[in-house]
Amino acid sequence: MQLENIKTTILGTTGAGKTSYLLGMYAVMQTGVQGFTLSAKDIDRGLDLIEKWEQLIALQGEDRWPAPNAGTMEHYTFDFSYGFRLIQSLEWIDYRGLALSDHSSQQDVQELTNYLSESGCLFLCISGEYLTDKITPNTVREIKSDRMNQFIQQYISNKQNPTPENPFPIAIIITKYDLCHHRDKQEVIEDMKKLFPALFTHDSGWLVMICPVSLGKELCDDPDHGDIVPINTHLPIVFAVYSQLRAHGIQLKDKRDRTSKTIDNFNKANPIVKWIKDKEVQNNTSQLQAIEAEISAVEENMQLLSKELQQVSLFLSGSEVIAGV
Ligand SMILES: Nc1nc2c(ncn2[C@@H]2O[C@H](COP(=O)(O)OP(=O)(O)OP(=O)(O)O)[C@@H](O)[C@H]2O)c(=O)[nH]1
Ligand SMILES: [Mg+2]
Repeated sequence: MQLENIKTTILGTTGAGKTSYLLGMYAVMQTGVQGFTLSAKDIDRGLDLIEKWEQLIALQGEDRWPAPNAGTMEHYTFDFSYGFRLIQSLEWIDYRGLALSDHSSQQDVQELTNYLSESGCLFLCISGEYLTDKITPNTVREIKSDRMNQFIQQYISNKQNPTPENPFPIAIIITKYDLCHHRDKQEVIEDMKKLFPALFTHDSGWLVMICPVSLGKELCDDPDHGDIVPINTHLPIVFAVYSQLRAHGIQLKDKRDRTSKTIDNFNKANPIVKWIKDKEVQNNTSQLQAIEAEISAVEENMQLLSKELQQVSLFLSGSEVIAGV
């Protein structure tokens, strides 16, 4: 089973932690979870990420952290595999978060908008440093959530709207969660709903995951010397693939139902028609078997991935749901 490539876009202002998150996510996914791993298609690009990650762990002081991105977009393609067998390739971009507040005439803003319009999964990166207390109107400015809402609006206006049957996945990643983990989890979730109300509306078809991540719980007291022990960094990528599998599974089941209906109709036909169309019936029957086998493979993978997703909050059209098969 191999799914189509998808592009993913992470939206987040400068300093939100996009690059640090990418490093942590990649490092953890090299070893992987439940037999699922991620590796950069281009070995040198992968090595760059690992070098930066090692610097983050080994160095003490401000220099351990990646430098803020400059004006160029960094593109990565990752292979997501199970037992080293490719399931899906994912494209990722890393860019300067300032692009989020710049005018659309800037080249990287254009690039970001174009890339976003082709994306199959969206990540919103919100820094925990702005969530240490209940949100205020100022928070919207600090995290640029209105700009993110605008990007989503723009995205959706060029596309078919998502529906509850064909939802669009968005992960709200709360980076640097070490800085706000003292807060009640439910309260933080309510804050997210206030910042992105449209994503939680009835019948809207947004499949939203709210996921706290951190590169280490000691970092809240000392970001430059605290131990680096990533928490939850694998979950957004697990969610991205899980939701693609979910969509693929729905398509397959639809195809299965149509194929078995065709076979049923053949079986109801009179003996002469049956005899003439024998070859066609055989073809449909073997096609049905192949579809059934693929559905089982999809469900098996979903089962494994959904285990990881039990610990996060998932909402479909505003109602809380449990990741299942
Ligand atoms: N407490 C804490 N601080 C973090 C964590 N991750 C990143 N930081 C801090 O956040 C700063 C900014 O992180 P970056 O990853 O560079 O942010 P960015 O979104 O890539 O920023 P731009 O490249 O300018 O768009 C880092 O230099 C760290 O000081 C974390 O998990 N916990
Ligand atoms: Mg960066």
